[in-house]
Amino acid sequence: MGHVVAGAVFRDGRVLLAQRTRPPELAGRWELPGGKIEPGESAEQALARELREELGIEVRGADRFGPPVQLGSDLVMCAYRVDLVSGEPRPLDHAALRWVDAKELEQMDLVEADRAWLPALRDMLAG
Ligand code: DCP
Repeated sequence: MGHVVAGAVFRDGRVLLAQRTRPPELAGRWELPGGKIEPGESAEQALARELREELGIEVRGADRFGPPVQLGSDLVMCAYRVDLVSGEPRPLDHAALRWVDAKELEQMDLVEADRAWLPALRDMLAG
């Protein structure tokens, strides 16, 4: 079973979403940025690597929230709150980035799997 990590970066009452470019069925839809854990990596290390590669930022921590999500038969994905240490996010691997508040989150066309985290994200944006 492979593991995918997805990172939620919060700032000023907003969470950072990224718009996918691939595969075609997910292109244009929004997600929490992340990717597959590589052999020997912890979730925190994978999040730091993926967000460095995809957004050009340094993050630390991995505070898991919401339910794990099964992706097909051989991948499971978990969401983590991470702390932004340095850098300003840039869409190095996505079509666009957007910081959304609780109200805007409801309007976003999220990839299906990430919708499982909406209740938890709402709570974190409200609190
Ligand atoms: N995924 C998702 N929601 C996210 C992040 C990922 O549903 N917030 C899904 C999409 C893919 C799988 O997880 O089915 C792996 O995601 P990526 O393609 O983004 O991961 P990698 O970058 O590691 O994979 P690759 O290098 O193969 O592109």
